[in-house]
Amino acid sequence: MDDWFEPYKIKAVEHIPITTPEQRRAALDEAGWNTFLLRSDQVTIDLLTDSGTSAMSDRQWAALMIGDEAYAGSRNFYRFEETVRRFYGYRHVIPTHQGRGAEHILSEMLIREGDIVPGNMYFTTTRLHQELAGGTFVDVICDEAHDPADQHPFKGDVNLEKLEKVIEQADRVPYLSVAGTVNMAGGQPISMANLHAVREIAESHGIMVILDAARAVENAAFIQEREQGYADRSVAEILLDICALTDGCTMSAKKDSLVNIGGWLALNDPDLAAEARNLCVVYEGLHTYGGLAGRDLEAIAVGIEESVDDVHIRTRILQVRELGERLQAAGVPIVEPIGGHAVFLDARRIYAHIPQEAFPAQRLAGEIYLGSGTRTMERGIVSAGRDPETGEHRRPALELVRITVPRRVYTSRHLAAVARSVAEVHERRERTRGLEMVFEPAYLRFFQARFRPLEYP
Ligand code: P61
Repeated sequence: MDDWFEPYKIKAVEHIPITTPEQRRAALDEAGWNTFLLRSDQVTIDLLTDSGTSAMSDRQWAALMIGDEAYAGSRNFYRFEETVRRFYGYRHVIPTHQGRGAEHILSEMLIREGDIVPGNMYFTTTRLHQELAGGTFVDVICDEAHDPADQHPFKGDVNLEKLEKVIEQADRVPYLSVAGTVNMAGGQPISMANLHAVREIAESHGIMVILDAARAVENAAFIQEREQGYADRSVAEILLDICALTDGCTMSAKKDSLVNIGGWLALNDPDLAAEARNLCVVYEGLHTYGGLAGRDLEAIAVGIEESVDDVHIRTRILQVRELGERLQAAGVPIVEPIGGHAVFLDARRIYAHIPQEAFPAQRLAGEIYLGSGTRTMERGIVSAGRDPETGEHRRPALELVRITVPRRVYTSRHLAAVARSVAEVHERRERTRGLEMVFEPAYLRFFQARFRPLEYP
C-alpha cells in the first residue's frame, strides 16, 4: 500500500485560512460549540463532511459550460438519465436537488401511518423522512456494527434473523432500507452475500428493497477488496450487481458522484416512477431538472463516470485508511475496520470519564477544532436526537466523531497534520469535561443545537 498515489494532478488551488488559538476559541464560543455553526473562513482543514465538498475534475468543469438551461427537456437531463441507467442499472431516474429530496418523495409515496421500515442502521435525514411520513425505522444491522473494536469486514451487513422477526411482527413493511456503505456505523460496507440473502427474504414477503446509494461505489470497492470471488471484477460491474439486487435507490450525488450538489430517485417500477415524477414537480421542480441546473446534471453524468474508475476509488479509500492508521499508531481509539469516507474516533473510549448526556463526541469535535482549526462532526447522542414517542434522548451505542475526507481535495501532508493534532487532543483527554446543551431545535438538532462547556461559569 506504500507505493500508491492519486491518479490526478492539481490544476487550481484554493487558499486555506490559518487562525490563532485565541481566534478559534472565540469562533467556537460564538458557534455554540457546534462545528456546523462555524464559518468556513474560520476553518483550516475542513473535514466536516465529504458531501458536496469534493473537487471536480477539469472534465466536470468543462461539462458546466455545456449546460442547457431549458426549463423542460434539457439535453443534459437525458445524458444524466442515460448515465445513471448505464452505471446503476435502474430503469427510471428522477433528479432531485440532493439525497433528502429523493428520500422525501420515496417516503411520501410508500410509507403509511404505522408502517415499519427495517434498515441497516439509521441515517439522520432518511429516518426523519420515514417518520414524517408516519413510519418507524427499526435497526436490523448486525450486532458487530455497534462495537467499534469488532473487526468484522462487513459491518454493514443486516442481521437476517432480526430482519425476519421484524417483518413477522410488523403490520406492514413498505420496503427495506439498505445502505451501502453505512455512514453512521463508520462507513462500513455490506457484503454481496448478505445483500443476496436480504433480497431473498424481501422477495419471499413481497417487499421492495431500496438502496441508499450515496456511497455504493465505495461499498463496491470494499467488496472487490474483501469478498471472495470479486477480486477480478471491476468496481463498475460490482456496482451494477449491488443495484440489481434492489428495486430502486435514493442518491445523494454529493458523495460518490463527485459533485457539489444533486441527487436522484431511481425506481424500476413504472407506476411508482410515474407517481414520483408527479411528486417531483410538487417539491423539487419539473421531472427533467428536479431542482438542479442543466449544468449540474451534466457534471453529475461526468462525475459518475469518474467515480467508478477502479484506481480513483481505491486511492480514495486508501487515503482515508492512511489517516486512520496514523491515528492508530498514535494510540487514538477509532472505529475498526477503517471505513470508506471517514475515520471515526471513539469518543466513548477517549472521554471515558464524560457521561453520554454531557455529549463527549460533541466536546471532542470542539477540542479538535481548538487544537488545529480542523473541522469534524459529532456522530453520537446529539446526532441520534430524541425518540418521537417518549421525548427522551436516543442513546446510541456509538458515540463518535467523524473525520471525513472530501474526494481529491487534501494531500497526505494535510491529513498527517490532522492526525498529529488529534493525537495531541487525545493526550490531554483527562483534563477535558463535557458540555451542556443550551439550545435544541425540533428537527435534526445536531445541525443547529448550541452548547456550553461545563467548566465555564
Ligand atoms: C454527510 F450531519 N450525508 O454524510 P443529502 N444518505 C446518506 C448520507 O450520508 C446523506 C444522505 C443520505 C451527509 C450530509 C449530512 O446528519 C446529516 O444530499 C448515507 O445530504 O440530502 C448525507 O443526502 C442525505 C450531514 C446529512 C449530516 C445529514 O455529511
